[in-house]
Amino acid sequence: MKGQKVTVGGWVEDLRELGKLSFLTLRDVTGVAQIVIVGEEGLREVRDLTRQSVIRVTGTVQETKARDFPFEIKSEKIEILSMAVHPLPIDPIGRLESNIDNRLNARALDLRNQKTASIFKIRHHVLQSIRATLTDLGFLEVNTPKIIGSASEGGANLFSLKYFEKQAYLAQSPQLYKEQLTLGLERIFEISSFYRAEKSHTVRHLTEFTSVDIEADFMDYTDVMEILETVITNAFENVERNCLEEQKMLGVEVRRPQTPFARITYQQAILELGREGIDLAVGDDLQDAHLRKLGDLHPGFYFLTDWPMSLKPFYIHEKDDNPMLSKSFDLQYGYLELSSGGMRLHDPRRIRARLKEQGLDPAQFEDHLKAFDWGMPPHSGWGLGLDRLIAVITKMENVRETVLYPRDPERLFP
Ligand code: AMO
Repeated sequence: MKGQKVTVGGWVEDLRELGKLSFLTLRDVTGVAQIVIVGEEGLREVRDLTRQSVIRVTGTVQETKARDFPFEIKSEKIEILSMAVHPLPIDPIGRLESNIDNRLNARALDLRNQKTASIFKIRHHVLQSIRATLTDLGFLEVNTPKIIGSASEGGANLFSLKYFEKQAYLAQSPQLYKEQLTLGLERIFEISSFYRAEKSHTVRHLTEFTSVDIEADFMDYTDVMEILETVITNAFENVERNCLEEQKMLGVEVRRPQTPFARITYQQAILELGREGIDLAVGDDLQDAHLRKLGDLHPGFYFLTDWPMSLKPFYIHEKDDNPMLSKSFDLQYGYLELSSGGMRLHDPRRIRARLKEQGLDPAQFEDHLKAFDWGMPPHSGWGLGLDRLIAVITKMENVRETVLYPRDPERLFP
């Protein structure tokens, strides 16, 4: 290596003048290199250079006294390929902290911050792991439409849009499609953006979020809970093994969580909250404050199971031994809901009855319900909020940190 002539390209991270020498730190995708510039002429070339400008350096590798570098490059020629403005809107090295709004407004530049970049490298590994785990378990990856003609799950939180002369909506979930697909493809998964027109100003809600959805024929809700546990633990293991630099950069230690995750029924949760002085009746939904309390009692992963039917969407199956309760679950990490799922109804008469009970018009769902007359198998599935999962793995408080260009009620740009 020593004495070798090299050409390297990258971004100027730092530039220090020390008498007749200048030291330049150059970063590219593989890491950082120290460039030494000797003499007046070289200095003149780089004196006006700004941080984050893109340059190409040709020089010779030599030994260095610097502690942080195994060697350095003595520059012979510097070409400026792209000059960055000064001052930049944020300091991408992170020496000067910027608030999240300023960072998101300059997201492309924020990604030069190695801490920010680490979150997205980890996100990549998690996605790879989820795809590998589900494929190994016999699931097929599919893509369902995001422009839909009628409200998929009922509810008011749909974005509507003009579709030529018709009214259309952005899908809030692949729920109805993924259920239909179990008829022909048996076990499927989808990883995609979905849309919720909710004016929620919290650190865990976005109007566009990424969901990992699965649906499988002939499985009960406990079977898909086990699959979810495997998906999550494999993702942690993959990051633990393959993202050492990124963990160091973020100051976190990612470890495979203990399994099996605790399984707490809704009724047990009500009792636990009662002991903490929060009195709820069976049938009451768990509000944020209740989940915060449960999160204090159960700081890691746990399933909340067997919710009252009255709190669940029309497609959820009741329990065999108690029709007031459902074969459903949420996966929690402390207070944070990461996933929800359950066994589905596959008898179209019962789905029609449930739709009416919930004040929905079965006629609106006829296109969907047709498929239930064509040999619909019993099936179960779940939806997992990927952005929230990444926030848990990277220990980020705000889910916006885990999304490149987050959308929330206030943020539509960049
Ligand atoms: P649910 O509405 O609970 O279930 O959504 C599943 C998971 O998606 C994530 N999530 C969100 N993340 C960020 N911002 C949002 N606005 C947002 N909304 C949801 C959460 C949540 O747990 N069809 C069912 C799933 C199923 O039964 O298969 C559904 O959509 O992590």
